[in-house]
Amino acid sequence: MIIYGSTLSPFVRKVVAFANEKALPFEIKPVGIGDRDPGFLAASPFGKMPALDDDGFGLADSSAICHYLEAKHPDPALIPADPKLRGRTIWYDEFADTILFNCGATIFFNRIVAPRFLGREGDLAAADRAERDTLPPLLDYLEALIPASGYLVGDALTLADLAVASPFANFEHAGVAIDPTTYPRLTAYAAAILARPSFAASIERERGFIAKRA
Ligand SMILES: N[C@@H](CCC(=O)N[C@@H](CS)C(=O)NCC(=O)O)C(=O)O
Repeated sequence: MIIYGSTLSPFVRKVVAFANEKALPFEIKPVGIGDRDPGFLAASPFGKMPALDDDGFGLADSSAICHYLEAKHPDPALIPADPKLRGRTIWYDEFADTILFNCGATIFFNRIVAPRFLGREGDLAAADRAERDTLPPLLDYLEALIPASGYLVGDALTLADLAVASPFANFEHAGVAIDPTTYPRLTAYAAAILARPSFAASIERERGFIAKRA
């Protein structure tokens, strides 16, 4: 099984963590934005990462890939069967992939991707505005709902946790300081999910990769 992409993308990091939690063997084929790799484009016709090639079956989109892997490898379950728990899991995945990602992308792109990978200045004012104005309501929302179990849905690890925690690695890479006094549950939650072996190796590699481009 091949996962195309870079784990600097929260979508790719989520899929890699999902496959790791299921102990699936896979290879990551690094591709960058705009990459013309034929295998990548065959699996992801619009050139967005991640993409999957599972023995010739190509699939794009992190959520589609996770649902595919869940159906093919149901143990351990990461998408609950119970209707309400499943609905919530899909909501958190969607929240992370859209609302949280959009805010994080403005910060990460302008502070890290543009200057370090594209060789041009980022719009630092836009990044600062996103951190100051857009991010706090999202953090408030999450802080209010992290359960004592440390898992968002059904007191067990699900796709919801992998999706919601993943962008927090980008926040860290981009120097976003999330105050543990204001957000005690959320900071502990994100740190615990990202410390799981399914995430930790990717994030360590990313730190090295970003540092090399300084
Ligand atoms: N909804 C998609 C989003 C994928 C996506 O937008 N990936 C970005 C990287 S974070 C990308 O490949 N962008 C390149 C482009 O838009 O051309 C998913 O969940 O996989």
